[in-house]
Amino acid sequence: MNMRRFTLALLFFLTWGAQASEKLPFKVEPITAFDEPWAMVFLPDDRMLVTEKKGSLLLVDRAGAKRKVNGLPDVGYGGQGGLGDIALHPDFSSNGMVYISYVESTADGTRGAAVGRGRIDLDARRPALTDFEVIWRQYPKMVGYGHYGHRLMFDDDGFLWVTSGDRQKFTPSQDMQSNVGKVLRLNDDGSIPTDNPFVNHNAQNPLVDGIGVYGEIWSLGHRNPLGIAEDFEGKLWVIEMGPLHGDELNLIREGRNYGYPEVSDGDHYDGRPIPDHATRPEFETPKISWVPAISPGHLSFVEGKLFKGWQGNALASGLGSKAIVRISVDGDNAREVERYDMGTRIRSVLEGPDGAIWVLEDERGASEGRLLKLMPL
Ligand SMILES: [Ca+2]
Repeated sequence: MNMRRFTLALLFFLTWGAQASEKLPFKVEPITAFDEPWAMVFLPDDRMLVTEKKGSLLLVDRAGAKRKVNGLPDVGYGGQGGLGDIALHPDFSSNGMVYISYVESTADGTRGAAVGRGRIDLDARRPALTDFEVIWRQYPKMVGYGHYGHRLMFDDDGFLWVTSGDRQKFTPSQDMQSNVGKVLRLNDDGSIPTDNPFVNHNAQNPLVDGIGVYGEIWSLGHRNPLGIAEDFEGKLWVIEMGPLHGDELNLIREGRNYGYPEVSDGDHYDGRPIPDHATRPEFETPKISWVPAISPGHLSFVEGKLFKGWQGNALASGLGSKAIVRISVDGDNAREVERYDMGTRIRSVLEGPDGAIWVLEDERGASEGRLLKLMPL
């Protein structure tokens, strides 16, 4: 071993040793556990709703007591799919409207993400989603069990955002006849906002099931966007899982192309190269690209009521990296500031109205998918 290698190895050992023994800067309190939890949302009354991938929606109080919500659609469970994200209508307090994303499977074996909405009465003896209707579908449905994306977010203007993964098919991300591999902006009823960037293309678009897919598109060239969040200046950020490395944090701009699968700072899983972003400046460049990968599953911003040093930061949940990644955003730029080793795959991370940080583990194998509450020391 030459001196440089020896020094690198020693540095690696020392850094690893320091991280492994380093205490987390917060307390971790397990609250309860779920069967493959995927997403959570806080309700105005301090309870929360949690989705489980196999198709259950649970009403959960802060002590961890759970009640099942009835009236959910059948979900196509398998691989990365099942019941996915959940979001509350901006006027939830008056209309009780809840949005969920999930996978629809068909008799011919194809699948695709869908978004539906229904009303929930939180005071009902048996809580249920009623008046459920599907308002959006991934088009076209495809075979395979991966890369649905299907994170949901309402922005401050009341638009519904849907992230749509590439279904592991690569080329649809650049195909404007498909809403796969895109970030989409909808009205709350699923209709297309008249000021979307590609809305005028609808005239040439063969309508599919009455839906003009061009019109939904806000940005294209995405792979598997698993987190979407607005910062405190109203800028929109999407975090997406790259191929072999090259996970991306992107600042989302109207009508822009983020380059997948033409470019990625990662490469194909079998080692075949994908040209890096730097080779094709016509595509939007990620604000952070992670090599090695963190495998992000979710993105949210922190107000910092309790975690005062984290004010305005974003948190990304790390699946493969088994970490929570703290990101500082400064204008149009972003950088990773700290990484917390949680020792388990993290699916979702969200600051609660109480200022605590709430975390859902990703169940896999023996690990059980706990809900954790983080509090400053
Ligand atoms: Ca590359």
